[in-house]
Amino acid sequence: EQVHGHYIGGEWTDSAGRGPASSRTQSDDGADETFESRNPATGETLATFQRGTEDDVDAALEAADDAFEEWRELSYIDRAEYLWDIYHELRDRHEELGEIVTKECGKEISEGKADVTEAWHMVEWAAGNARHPHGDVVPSEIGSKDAYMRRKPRGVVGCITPWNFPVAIPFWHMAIALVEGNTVVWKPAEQTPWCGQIIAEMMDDSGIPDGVFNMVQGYGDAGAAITDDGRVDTVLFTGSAEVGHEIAGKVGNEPGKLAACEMGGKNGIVITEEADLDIAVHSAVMSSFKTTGQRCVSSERLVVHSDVYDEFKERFVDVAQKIAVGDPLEEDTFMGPAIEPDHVEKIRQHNDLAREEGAEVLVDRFELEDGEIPDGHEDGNWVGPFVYEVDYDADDDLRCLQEECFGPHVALIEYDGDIERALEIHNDTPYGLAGAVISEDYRQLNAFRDRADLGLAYANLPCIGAEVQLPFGGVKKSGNGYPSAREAIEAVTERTAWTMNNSKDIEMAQGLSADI
Ligand code: UN1
Repeated sequence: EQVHGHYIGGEWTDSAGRGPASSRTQSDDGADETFESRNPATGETLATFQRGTEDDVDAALEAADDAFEEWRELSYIDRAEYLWDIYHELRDRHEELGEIVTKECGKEISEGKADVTEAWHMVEWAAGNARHPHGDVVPSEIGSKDAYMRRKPRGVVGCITPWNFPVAIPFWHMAIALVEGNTVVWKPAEQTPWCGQIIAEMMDDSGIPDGVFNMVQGYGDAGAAITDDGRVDTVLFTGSAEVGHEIAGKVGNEPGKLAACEMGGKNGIVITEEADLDIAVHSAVMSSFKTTGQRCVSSERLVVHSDVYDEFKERFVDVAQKIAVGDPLEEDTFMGPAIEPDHVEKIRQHNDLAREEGAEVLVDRFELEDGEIPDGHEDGNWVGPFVYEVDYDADDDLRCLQEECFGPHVALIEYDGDIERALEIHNDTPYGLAGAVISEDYRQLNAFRDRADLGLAYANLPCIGAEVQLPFGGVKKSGNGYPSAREAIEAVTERTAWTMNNSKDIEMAQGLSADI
């Protein structure tokens, strides 16, 4: 059986420091030396991978460091050529890759394909951006001076990406880092190494110079070896708040190093007394249950005005009871499985916590009924919607309203009063990633736009499905910076303020005397 390795310095390599592949099972510290990609809907093994060591990361960083000087010398447009190749490949293989995404991470098939679409959108954005202006002409106080802001690449960019968008998010980070002239060391999520392998194959096929792109498979120890290394100039991270805060704390304290991290949320939708309830129910269902609630932008709180509460609740509960959970490769499935057994356990704990904190449970499909699980899928990581209602009182500090579950787990909270009251409840979480307001009153919409603590705010829409040309990131504990698109340029470039004198005299700004 083939055990896939890493892609370092333009070569497919075996894990370093562990002897020949045939003799490997467990390392001295007890960690498995290989790991498997599993289909979350069936439990079957899809492929086997080597678990990266510190030595592998070291080799990858060295390759990236060595490749930087030549790569930065190419023009933006020449660098983008390699990415156009990948853009065409992603498009040509849309169906096939979408199915692989679905098999490896369990998202239903339209989501698997949308992941690939989002990837080529980001590649298109980054490669197209190569022909856009990349700096500013800045006015000077002195007529004989020219002033500019010029960008240059920072060097080696370490990318750590999550399993839930195993093709799109790697390109959020890498496409822009590469076009700007950085080299990359990437660790895919340990749950989706197969997508990692395919992306590395595409990079290899594009003919990108050796060492410009490197991939090390593995777990958090390999990720930490990347983020902690002094050769890494920028870390781009998308994933859990726990890991993101650790990275932001560590990297943020190192002078000269930058981290842009996008983490989770406890995202909410405000449904006011002026809401169109068709849009409200539709948006809430999409936001809470699409991707089985496993987007960082998925919604786990619905803040609903008392005038429409009962009707909304009845309609939302009705859909949650019926929503199709099942084989993600089937087109009429709405929700696939959770990513892994440990995550099913974590969702169970969040559901239990809500109960312990006095929630009234409205829908509990955590354990699916007999007959709901499709044949041949008995070993899948199945979970269904869990919907509850709670009385909101800021003093109670209910953990179930504060802590992200990352599953199909959603609270209904009734409020009385105006949009200010709704915003007070909406903003009462440590996070601030995505949210939506449903209302036909533009004053309420504008109040939400201006006052919701959010990076991504939607009106009369679900709070998922952002387009790649928008900034993607959050406030409060949801992030420090934007690891994608236009804003990521800030994290992967340095700015030089370039001032030129066009006269034979020296004249200083601020009226400073130039007499000597
Ligand atoms: C994530 O939730 O982890 O906005 C990323 C969206 C997608 C990206 C989600 N474009 O839903």
